[in-house]
Amino acid sequence: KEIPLERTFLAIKPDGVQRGLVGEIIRRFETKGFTLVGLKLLIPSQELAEKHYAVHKERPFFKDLVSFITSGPIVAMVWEGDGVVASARKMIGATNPLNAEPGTIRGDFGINIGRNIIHGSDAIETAQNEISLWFSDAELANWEPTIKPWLVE
Ligand code: DGT
Ligand code: DGI
Repeated sequence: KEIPLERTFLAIKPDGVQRGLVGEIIRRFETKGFTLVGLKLLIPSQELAEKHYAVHKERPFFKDLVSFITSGPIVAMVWEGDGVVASARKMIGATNPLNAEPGTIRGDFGINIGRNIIHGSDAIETAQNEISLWFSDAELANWEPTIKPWLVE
């Protein structure tokens, strides 16, 4: 109980927001049993977007990626729970929506790699870095849902 729970950073990209998928996406993580500990809607600055996608700096699609992610509001979130980093990646599906299994977010709602609806941290360490990039400590709520005994033994 005192062990800090795993956390991941998820962001509904501008296409997900424009298409009205915010509620549907949040619902999936809520009903799965993960706990929402941070949530905000913002239009990311150029600087924030470039930092977030720094690993892709040398890729040919970097410019498009940054201009897309800064093109409108995104919903930035932190979710908590055992194994949430890997589980959220599974729920999101493969990077290219055409390869993503039906039942995943990208598999159900996307058709193009440059409009793949949602971002999710790919590893625990990446998650820690992304959470501190996008959220201050004061923006994260430490709380325990009352239904927890019905979710974990
Ligand atoms: P992942 O999970 O990042 O390895 O990507 P997958 O499994 O969704 O995609 P995969 O294995 O078909 O392709 C590996 C990488 O190649 C992928 O991360 C991005 C790039 N890629 C795949 N399909 C396309 C495409 O149709 N257009 C472009 N521009 N890039 C693609
Ligand atoms: O962690 P993921 O989002 O699943 O994938 P990633 O970290 O490999 O790539 C980050 C984002 O960059 C991805 O969500 C969509 C975009 N991307 C990746 N590979 C390509 C790409 N966009 C284009 N246009 N072409 C690519 O090859």
